[in-house]
Amino acid sequence: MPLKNKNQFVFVISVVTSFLVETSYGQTSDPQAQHLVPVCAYVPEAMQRGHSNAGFYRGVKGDPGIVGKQGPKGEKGVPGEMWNVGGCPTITYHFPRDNQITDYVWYRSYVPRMTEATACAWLETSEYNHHATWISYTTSNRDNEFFIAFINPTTVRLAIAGKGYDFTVPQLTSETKMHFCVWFSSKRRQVGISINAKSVSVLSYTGEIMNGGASMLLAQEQDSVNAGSLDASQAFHGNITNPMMWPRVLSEDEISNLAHRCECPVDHAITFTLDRAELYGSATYSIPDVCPII
Ligand SMILES: *[C@@H]1O[C@H](CO)[C@@H](O)[C@H](O)[C@H]1NC(C)=O
Ligand SMILES: [Ca+2]
Repeated sequence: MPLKNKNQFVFVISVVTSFLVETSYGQTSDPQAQHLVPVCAYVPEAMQRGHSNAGFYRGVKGDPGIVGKQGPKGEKGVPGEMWNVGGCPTITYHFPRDNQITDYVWYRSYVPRMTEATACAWLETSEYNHHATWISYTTSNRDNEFFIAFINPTTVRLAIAGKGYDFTVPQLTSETKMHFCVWFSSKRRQVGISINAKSVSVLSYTGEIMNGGASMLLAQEQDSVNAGSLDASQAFHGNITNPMMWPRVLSEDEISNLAHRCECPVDHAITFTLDRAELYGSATYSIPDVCPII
């Protein structure tokens, strides 16, 4: 179940009107009885020892306290507050323009070397008719170390270690959010794609790995490192929510939980949280009230 990301603090203040001992230690030999005494209450030594005068300290129970007011609403949009209970960061990046090289989000943390990986995100676009790159990663050795792009309404391309793999997918027409996961595994020598948590295509792959330490962008195709040689005709126009990568192939159940319950496996390698993302041009972000689910 998706949970709201709002910080609501409800303070219930119970006013204790009197601090009283409800058990007479002078009249019981139960060794547990002392635990009923509030920790900060003064208990005369005589009572603790079970002295016969202990009944003198017994009082009446006070009235219940009043319920306190609801606390102030928390701040919104501060990094670290965008994580939902399922462990998914809930953030949407907006790329409002097509055909430009100025709008993108640059991942400003370390990209590890990966022998297998799964990249997932919710995508919302109406541009399936041209090459539209939603993520690209370029090292100094290879301009297409890793990218994922729409090529046309029935083709999604994964490039890995300089080679492209084209997945044939059911006609993409939806302008509402769809959940995509694309994975590669040098161990299995396979690449695959799931759309809305259903495996759509698995292809064989040469098995090369993705090198680490270089620059990863959302919404532009790089041909050299550090957002170099961008191509306006390959820009992505639309919204990208919760882009993430894991350094392994997620199971079908994990992908299903991601898309249906907004539960993220914790061993992710890449999350585009605000503290790791640099926004350029007209790219903006928003923090949805709820983590998206199908
Ligand atoms: C993206 O998000 C914005 C703001 O919520 C919305 O106006 C727009 O319709 C969305 N979809 C696309 C395809 O840009
Ligand atoms: Ca490239």
